Amino acid sequence: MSVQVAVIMGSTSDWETMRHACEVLDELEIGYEKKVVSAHRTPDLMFRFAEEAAGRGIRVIIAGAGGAAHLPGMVAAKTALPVIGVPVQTKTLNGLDSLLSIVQMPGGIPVATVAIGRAGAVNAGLLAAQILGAFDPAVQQRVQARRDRITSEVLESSDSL
Ligand code: RP5
Repeated sequence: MSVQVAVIMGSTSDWETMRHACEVLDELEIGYEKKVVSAHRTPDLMFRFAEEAAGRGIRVIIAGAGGAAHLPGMVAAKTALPVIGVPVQTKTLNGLDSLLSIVQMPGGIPVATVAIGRAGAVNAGLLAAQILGAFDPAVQQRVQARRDRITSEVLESSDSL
């Protein structure tokens, strides 16, 4: 399976959140790599990663970070690949700091920002799949099958009330 998605995060402490994006990619049979890349602690690595990602065959980048969460925006500034930003929930400000740091990009360099925490990570995995699915019918079918399954589960759960 070729690696088409890169899941990066600012710290190993973000893994508890970001693993949910990886689980979705596993489920949808999408090849990905995962890596700690910190805007503040490994800035040179961050730039190298962003500059080289497209050339290595990566098509979508999912970047999670918490607090003063510069990683998604800085990576987006150095690549024309689509970047999905996941705001990690923080203890001090509950992730509102992460959300605002990631979502408030100035016009010109977009970061597709999802919800804070687990839901955002799940949706980041799905959004990456949907981007790939626009050019790959097999991926699109798997995304649709997942949605159909969720719909059935909700309808069945309603029946059991
Ligand atoms: C950010 O700082 C990371 O994305 C993480 O969410 C936050 C705290 O990092 P640790 O101190 O847990 O390594 O760069």
